[in-house]
Amino acid sequence: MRIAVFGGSFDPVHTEHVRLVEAAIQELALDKLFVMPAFAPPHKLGKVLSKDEDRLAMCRLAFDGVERAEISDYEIAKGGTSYTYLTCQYFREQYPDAEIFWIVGTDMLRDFPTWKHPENILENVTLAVCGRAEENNAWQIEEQEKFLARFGKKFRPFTYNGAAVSSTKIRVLAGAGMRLTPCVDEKVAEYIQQNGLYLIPNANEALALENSKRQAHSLRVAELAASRAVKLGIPEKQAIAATLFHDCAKNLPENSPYLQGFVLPTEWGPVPDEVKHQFAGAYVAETYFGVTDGDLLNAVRYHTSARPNMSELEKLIFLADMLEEERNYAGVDELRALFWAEKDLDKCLAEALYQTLLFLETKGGEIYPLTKAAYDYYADKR
Ligand code: DGI
Ligand code: FE
Ligand code: FE
Repeated sequence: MRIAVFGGSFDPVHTEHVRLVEAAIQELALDKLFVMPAFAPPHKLGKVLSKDEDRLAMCRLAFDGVERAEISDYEIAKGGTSYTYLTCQYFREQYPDAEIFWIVGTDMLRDFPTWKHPENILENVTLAVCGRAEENNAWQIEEQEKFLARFGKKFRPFTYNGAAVSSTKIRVLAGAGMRLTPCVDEKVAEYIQQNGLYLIPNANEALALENSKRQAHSLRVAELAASRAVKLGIPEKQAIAATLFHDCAKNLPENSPYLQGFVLPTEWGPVPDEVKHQFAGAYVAETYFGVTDGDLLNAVRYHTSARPNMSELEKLIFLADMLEEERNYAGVDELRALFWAEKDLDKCLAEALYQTLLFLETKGGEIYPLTKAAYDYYADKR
């Protein structure tokens, strides 16, 4: 008997998970493969997952019809922190004579030595490793050598090379009320929609005020902010909401009905044209889209100019806007490195503000006093 266990958050499960499972069943000649949503994965502590029932239900829908795949609610039913070594002991007890594989991607393989009791895990199972959008299979040789030297046992690579589909991106699209197929199974997409999973109220309507290029930008900013939020202690959903609203007034004409009653602030002097849409955006989000979260509104309100003493969310939105993947200016890669490397965003923010002022000075743009004040406030973090 040959079985495998594929654990993960599955928040939500997507078509790449299904293809990986089909490939594993084939390549490893499995009799059974358990898809097992994790209760509280230790490497993702602090991250709020969707409800257990929802993640289980989506897995059941996605793998319905995949022969030999079965959903296991073992970790969810057990509760507590899901340590893999304990789960492996459980499956070993259930299947004393089986060859058991534990499925991971190459990213997890590199993390494996930091898991709790890796040697104990390997007494019960063999790691089956699948590439994740690797360029070729060269990783196998190098990783295998390291792995063998460390654990005295090989992992089992399988040749299926996954495409890069990210659950984070899917949560962003769902938040925006956008189409989820073909990245997500049709029945799963329907489930997400019917249960309002990940949905940000009125984000879809706010994005409808943007032209299509701007919308694509807002989605990229959201994905970047979401990927960075959790480790900064910022709720992912709040980061996604702030980014989906951040440019909602960018394409509105001054006489738009949405801006009736809106007045620009005067306390920092005249507002340059490029900066106006941050204040207008916060106004529209609050007045028309019912946003009440003050921190979120401030993140929209200061996303262009920044300001002194920003909240963590404000910093994240300001920087994600400057660093989304299509941004391409001198120095952007250095800023991206700072964005990911540091434990907080202050150094990156100080550098970003410096670059913004330099850019405005060289192109002769009018410098908004609030931007200058923000730079002065953070300058010593550079
Ligand atoms: O709306 P986005 O294009 O996504 O990005 P954004 O809201 O950061 O706006 C970027 C533009 O705003 C960019 O051309 C730089 C400019 N900007 C930022 N701070 C200031 C500024 N322009 C002026 N004139 N003064 C500022 O203080
Ligand atoms: Fe903007
Ligand atoms: Fe923007």
